[in-house]
Amino acid sequence: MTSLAALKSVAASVSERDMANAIRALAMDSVQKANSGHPGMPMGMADVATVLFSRFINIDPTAPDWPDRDRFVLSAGHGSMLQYALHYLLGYEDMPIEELQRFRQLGSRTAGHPEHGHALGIETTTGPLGQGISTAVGMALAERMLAARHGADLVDHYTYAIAGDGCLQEGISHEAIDLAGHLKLSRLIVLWDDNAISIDGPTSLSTSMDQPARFKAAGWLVQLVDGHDMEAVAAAIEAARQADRPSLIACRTVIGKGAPNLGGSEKTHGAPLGDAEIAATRQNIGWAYAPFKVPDDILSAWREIAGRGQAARRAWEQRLAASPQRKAFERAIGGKLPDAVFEALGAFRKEHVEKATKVATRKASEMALAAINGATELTVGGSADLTHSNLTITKDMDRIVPGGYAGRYVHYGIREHGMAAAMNGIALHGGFIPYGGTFLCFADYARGAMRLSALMSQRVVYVMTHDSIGLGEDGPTHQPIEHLAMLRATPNLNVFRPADIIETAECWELALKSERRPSVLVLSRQNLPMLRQAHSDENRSSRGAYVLREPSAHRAVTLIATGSEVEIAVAAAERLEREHGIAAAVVSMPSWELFEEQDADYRKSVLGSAPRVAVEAAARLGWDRWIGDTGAFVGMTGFGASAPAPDLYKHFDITPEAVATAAMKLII
Ligand SMILES: Cc1ncc(C[n+]2csc(CCOP(=O)(O)OP(=O)(O)O)c2C)c(N)n1
Ligand SMILES: [Mg+2]
Repeated sequence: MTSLAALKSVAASVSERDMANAIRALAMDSVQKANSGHPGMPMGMADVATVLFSRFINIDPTAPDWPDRDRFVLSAGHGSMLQYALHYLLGYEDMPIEELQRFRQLGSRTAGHPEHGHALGIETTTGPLGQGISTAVGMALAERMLAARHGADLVDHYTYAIAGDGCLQEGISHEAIDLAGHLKLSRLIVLWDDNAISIDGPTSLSTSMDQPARFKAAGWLVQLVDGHDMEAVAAAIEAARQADRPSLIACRTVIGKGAPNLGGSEKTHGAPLGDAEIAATRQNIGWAYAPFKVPDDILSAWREIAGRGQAARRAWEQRLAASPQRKAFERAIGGKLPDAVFEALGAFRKEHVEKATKVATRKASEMALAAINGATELTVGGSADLTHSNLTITKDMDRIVPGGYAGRYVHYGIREHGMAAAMNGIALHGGFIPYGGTFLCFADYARGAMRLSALMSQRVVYVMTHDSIGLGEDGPTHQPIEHLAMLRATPNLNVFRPADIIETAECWELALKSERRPSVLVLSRQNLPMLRQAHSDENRSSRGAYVLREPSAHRAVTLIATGSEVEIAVAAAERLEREHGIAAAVVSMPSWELFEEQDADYRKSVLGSAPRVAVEAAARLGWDRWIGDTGAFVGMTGFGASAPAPDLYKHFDITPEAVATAAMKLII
């Protein structure tokens, strides 16, 4: 075996340009072999990435998750071959050369776009442009917050993101940049692949934006460099690391750099270069090696970088072992909530069953949060400027302010999408469980990042209030109709619509326990009665749906409802029995997803064999799954209207009478 010293002496003769050319060659060869992919960006940013990794980034491929590593986010995710080439060169064990040869093939680690959890060291899933840079803001915020709690000895790292023209054009970048600048997230460094090319051609086709001015206006340090001048790039990164605010480094690059005929053209963006151009590129950059062959000296130079990160990791581990903060830090990073949280929620449920507390479920959420936040510091709250509508702040929660990160409440501003992406970043970083609020209707605005919470299996909790026409006077612009269907259609997302204070506490518990799944709590603006007949230690919402009211006689009909409409279903059942002698069961179904996961016997016992009526003040889409061919649906068929909530329920015919009538039609 070659000794490290020998490797070092071999590697010493290698230039960073050679190291960058290794990225170029691997990217163009992998894309060519796959006959699919994006060579232009990795080739254009190879020099910047090489400088960043060879001189600055502290990561350890043998311990890809050590908490104090620098975070690297490839926001321009279509350039995934840059990340895979780096991982191979750095020596990640799951990224041998064969994986690059299987780029974009079924079952390979080298998916089309970088996917968190799919290969080691991928900090976040990227590809939907703008998400990476916005997620990076959350990571950089989490770093500062964790440092404020546990000290610079344990938490002291940077978040680097490579973003393209596309990431900066996307609207979410505006939200993210503004938030990062405001909060003075000095550990965030964005390297912009300023190649002035996107898919359709030059960016001048669609933008005249002065990006440096935009970032400056948001409070960032902005530097402009030639992205192929390695010393200039290094100097800019060094200056950015010393800054007291986030940094943009505009790296002027040539897309497909190295390709003599196609470099600089959009033709290199998303298609293989072709055999002839690849041969010409080899010639042009002086790369005389076969496809997928990186000579030992160049590979050794790359592997040495990993050695630096490894040493940093070991030193950190020693500091951790000696730190009085060790236990607290490990608890935070482990993300395990103390039992006290669930004990507090259990006591909360008992108390409010006994008191029959009637409150809006948004208020119930606030009350449950007071119990949760009192029992753990892991939760970090926030809202997109609707704190006092979403009811997301609880007593003694200090705010995060520019330069001050010891609090645990973030004013995300009117930036739903940015908030969701930042929460993804906070969750991915580790050390916190983020929750954040907005109106359910504006789930549309947050959707791109919510989808990634689900795809990445992150424990992010969305507190979405004002969940139906029940919000009243604000009218149809604010009244969600199709949103529940959209959220329920999203894989790996818990959608909870609790009916009362008890279910709200239960759903909070389920959300917190869903370590590998985000949750949306869909909550009412209007007051709702407590519906539970007795306290049970069992979390009845945990099975998704349950029989809330079983009639004394054999069921003639089953009424299924969620949230604020469960009260209506109960009133309808009482009316059916009282006025018509019809035995109606009421099923509360706070979570379709959890109910779907139950065994068939349980589902059958809840749904019964009698005809079913579903009641939900929203679109019907999806309900046929539960009501079957012979069922009926009472809900919305179009947009809402502006009026007091009780008038709207009458106007749209979502009433106990309407439910009873629908039920009778099924039976008779
Ligand atoms: C939200 C979103 N919209 C559209 C796309 C499709 N898309 C992928 S790359 C790209 C162009 C990106 O341009 P740029 O960031 O400048 O990348 P470059 O061409 O310089 O590599 C587009 C439109 C996407 N991935 N995400
Ligand atoms: Mg571009």
